[in-house]
Amino acid sequence: MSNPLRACLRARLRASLRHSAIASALLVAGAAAQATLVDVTVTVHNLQPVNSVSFAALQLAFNNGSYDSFNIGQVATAPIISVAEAGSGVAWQAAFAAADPGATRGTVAGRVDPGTGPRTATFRVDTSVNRYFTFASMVVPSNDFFIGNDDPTEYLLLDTAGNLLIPSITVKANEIWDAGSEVFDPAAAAFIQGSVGSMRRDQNSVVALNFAELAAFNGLNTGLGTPFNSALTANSDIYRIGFSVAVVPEPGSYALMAAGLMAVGFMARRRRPGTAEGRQAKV
Ligand SMILES: [Ca+2]
Ligand SMILES: [Ca+2]
Repeated sequence: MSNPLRACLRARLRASLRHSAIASALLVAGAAAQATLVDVTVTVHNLQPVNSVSFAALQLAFNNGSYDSFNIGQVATAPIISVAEAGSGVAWQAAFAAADPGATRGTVAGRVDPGTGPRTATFRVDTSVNRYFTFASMVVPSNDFFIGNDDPTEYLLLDTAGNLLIPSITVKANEIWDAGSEVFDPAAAAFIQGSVGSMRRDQNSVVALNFAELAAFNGLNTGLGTPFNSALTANSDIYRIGFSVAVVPEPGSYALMAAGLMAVGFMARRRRPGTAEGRQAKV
């Protein structure tokens, strides 16, 4: 092989390697830039038999672990009482927003009755800041019973790469809390037919485990028109929150990956013998 031809081939090889490196770098950069956004789908199941407890809409937040919405053994604050007595959680959501403005908050809407299908909702979460999961929901029938996590760092749901660390949370009957804000009284309890919520009386107590009170509703008609039978033992699984995650590529990463794919396509075309570029590349 003549020296000029060898030099020409060496130059082409160097150029080809350089283009391959650039294309690979663009593809890798595109993948790496898929940063920290994930779509988390939350699915809630009522695990109790028909006629047992229902749950109001789930109040939830993907957060930085700083907002503690209640403490067992202490007086409940207005935000958690808004969940426990009314099921609405409006004050809980507002308090969360004030304490942790960067949190992704929301609800899985609708009451979840026993014997009915799960409910779902999807939330876009930045895992560089919101890796913890906190929840609260009213238990009905009750005056002021709720479920929720006392420790705001109990559920580290996601790692910084967006991987799910906890596939689901299962709540047991002995994790139903009495907010201690309203006296037990079926005549004023939510979800009991004929009850009058405005009849509530202050309990002036603390958040505590008091789930045996639920059995005192047995035989009363619920809002579903069915006789209530709590059928609970302390160790019963009553409620499950399931999670699934889908990565959301950021707009910038689409552009980078597209550039990488175009570069790869361009070089493949140059090398194909049938094309003008391929024929030229052979010289
Ligand atoms: Ca707490
Ligand atoms: Ca109470």
